[in-house]
Amino acid sequence: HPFIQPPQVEWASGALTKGPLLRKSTRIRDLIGIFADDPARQRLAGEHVVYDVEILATSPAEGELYTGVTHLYPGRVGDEYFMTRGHFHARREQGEVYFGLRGNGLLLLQNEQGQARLESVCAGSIHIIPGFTAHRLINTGSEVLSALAVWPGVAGHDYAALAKGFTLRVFEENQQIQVREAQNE
Ligand code: PAN
Ligand code: ZN
Repeated sequence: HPFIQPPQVEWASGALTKGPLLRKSTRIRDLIGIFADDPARQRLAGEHVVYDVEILATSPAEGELYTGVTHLYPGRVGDEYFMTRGHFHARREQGEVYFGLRGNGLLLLQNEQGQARLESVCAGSIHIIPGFTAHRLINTGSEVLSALAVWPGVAGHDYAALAKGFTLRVFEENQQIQVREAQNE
């Protein structure tokens, strides 16, 4: 019988295979204004990749879901851990689910009132991101942090709404994870 071979995720690495994939790399030079210490960012190699995203190329129609994997590499800009840009969904009411696959980090969640919380991300962790909630991954470990995500095709991304940024930042200080209130930027 000609069974359909669906796409696959290799759980241990997050590698997506057998599907039509879209890939995007985000580099140090793309992350202007994201980290607290921009001069420290400018001292790093601009072409250095901070995170890769792979998305199964599926339909963006109302009711359909996207599946993607983010690989966030270990590193810091100054003392601040590598992180994704972070966003609200353009359609604010649309939620998302993240599943930790490997590595160790944090998921920063923030509502429209600016109230933030942090969830630990590790292999097997499940993160329910409600609507109206901005989200950002932070790699606090020394390995790659990989997470699988499923979100509505109609959700879209709104990066500009976070122009003032998240209200929490995460740094390494004396080999410890330090959470600080962001300065009014
Ligand atoms: C994820 C993110 C991915 C990259 O697929 O888009 O982790 O983060 P930024 O989009 O903030 O650069 C997702 O949340 N999609 O909705
Ligand atoms: Zn999202």
